Amino acid sequence: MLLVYPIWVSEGGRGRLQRMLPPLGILSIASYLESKGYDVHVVDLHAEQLRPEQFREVLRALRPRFVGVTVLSSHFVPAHYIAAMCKQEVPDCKVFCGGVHAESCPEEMLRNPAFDAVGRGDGEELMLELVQGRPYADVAGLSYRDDKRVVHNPPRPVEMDLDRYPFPAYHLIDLNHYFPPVGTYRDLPAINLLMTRGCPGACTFCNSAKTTLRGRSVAKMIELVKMLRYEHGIRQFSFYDDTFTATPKPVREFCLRMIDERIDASFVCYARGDMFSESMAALLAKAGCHQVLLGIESGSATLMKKIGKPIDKQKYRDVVRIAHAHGIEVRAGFIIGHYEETLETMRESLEFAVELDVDFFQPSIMTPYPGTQLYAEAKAKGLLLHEKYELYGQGEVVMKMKHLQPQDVHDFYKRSFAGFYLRPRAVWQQLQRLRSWHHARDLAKTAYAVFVEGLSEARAGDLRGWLDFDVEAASDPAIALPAKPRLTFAVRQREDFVDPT
Ligand code: B12
Repeated sequence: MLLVYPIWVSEGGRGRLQRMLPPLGILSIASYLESKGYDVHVVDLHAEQLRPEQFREVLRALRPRFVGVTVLSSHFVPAHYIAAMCKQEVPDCKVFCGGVHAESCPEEMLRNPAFDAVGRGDGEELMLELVQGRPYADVAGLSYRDDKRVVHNPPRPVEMDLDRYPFPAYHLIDLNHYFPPVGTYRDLPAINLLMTRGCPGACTFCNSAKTTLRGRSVAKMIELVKMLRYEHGIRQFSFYDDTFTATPKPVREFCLRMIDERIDASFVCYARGDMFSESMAALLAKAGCHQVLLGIESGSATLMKKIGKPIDKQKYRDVVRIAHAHGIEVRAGFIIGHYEETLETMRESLEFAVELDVDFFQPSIMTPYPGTQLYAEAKAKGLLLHEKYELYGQGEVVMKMKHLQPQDVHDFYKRSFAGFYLRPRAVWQQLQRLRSWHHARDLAKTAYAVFVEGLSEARAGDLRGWLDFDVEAASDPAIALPAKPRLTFAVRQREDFVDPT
């Protein structure tokens, strides 16, 4: 059994510059299958920076009977290429895919005959049923071809108890390939982990909107943290939960156990403005949390409402003040390029970040990912500039705006970095960080990657080879695409879900 995390690489080869921590989805599937006695290999093409021909060699050596591929939107072209290569090298192998993009667009995946089926929702038990040889018709959550038709089996019930899944199979990857993104750690080595999956938020641009929140027990989390800390020497944890602070009770219990058991490790997590209190901040800080990522998204209250995250600006002022009072840094995520964005609202966002005195300002460009409400609306109104998914999330504007041209957003995006980080106060704050040897080394490595490796056409060119696959030519147009886009929460919600919006 081979599980593959594809590379994501844009035309400019930017993908190779983005550093990351291990892919928890396929590592969870891997450990589940291992716990049932299967022999599993994991190849992370992005982290290992493998070129297509190198991956072909891996296939020749392993000759897997089953392959599972994760597909986010930016993986779209490489994922199709991977499937085609698997069938070329091992013609009788079965190739499955899953992940948020695949489950939103099963027909687009299955038009390529190299994919045998698409798994929707959690992949652990679904993959087990597939490798056990259960007939496709009996695997809940599976989409597959039946002649020229795509059959969608009923969804799998959402697994509420994440303790049923073993810890991610970190042992199947080489941890030397991983490194946390700049500024997201205080100590090294670092690793990522999850206490929960799902998010109660209703942000129109997010695949996790309205997905059922479920978690691991605090006892299991402490067992995992201790194992990573004491058996593997990990000193820094990045919680990849969509909204770590969404479940205050387990978070408090977790922090208390970290404090009681004197586990000396640092951690960072995602928080939401309306799910962060003074008492939680105090405990988080005491337990080792030194940074929260706060998705503020805009400085314009009107735009905040339009994207389904109507959190009062005063609330953000309170959150940042509270976090700072407890020594927790705030990395603030902002989105520019909203449908109703103007030059004025973009300025409001930058000014709000400066006013809040956040430690990091992280802008990104609004992207309507398939599976989100934003995508469904943009598609219905004809706002998508194109559907070259490999460019989604790669710093491109892909949606028409009411008042602005893409260039306005690109220009502001570039200017906003200087506007935030070249202020004397921000320069001083970043210099303060250089007191640590790790951060100085990190900055040097980043500068090297951007200015030396980034300019190396030959290396970037090698990886761009992953885009040399004509998905259209490999696709069977006789397989119809759905009349209406699918929404992620339709897959990842409990049957008794009541929509609060
Ligand atoms: C942490 C995180 C990051 C981290 C690390 C990403 C990583 N690759 O590990 C960082 C900060 C680096 C990051 C970067 C980006 N991210 Co991000 N990220 C996340 C986040 C919050 C958690 C990821 C995670 O660990 N999930 C938990 C695991 C357990 O879930 P999973 O991976 O989905 O896997 C399960 C199922 O999908 C399924 N499954 C997965 N693979 C397979 C395969 C088979 C065969 C089967 C059957 C099933 C299956 O089974 C798994 C186990 O149950 C997700 C949101 C989310 N909840 O997933 C966004 C998310 C994945 N990110 C997103 C985006 C857009 C990005 C960026 C493009 C942003 C940017 N502009 O730079 C980049 C590029 C990411 C990339 N191409 O890999 C989007 C993806 C949307 C899309 N349609 O593609 C998400 C969904 C958030 C959102 N906006 O809605 N991200």
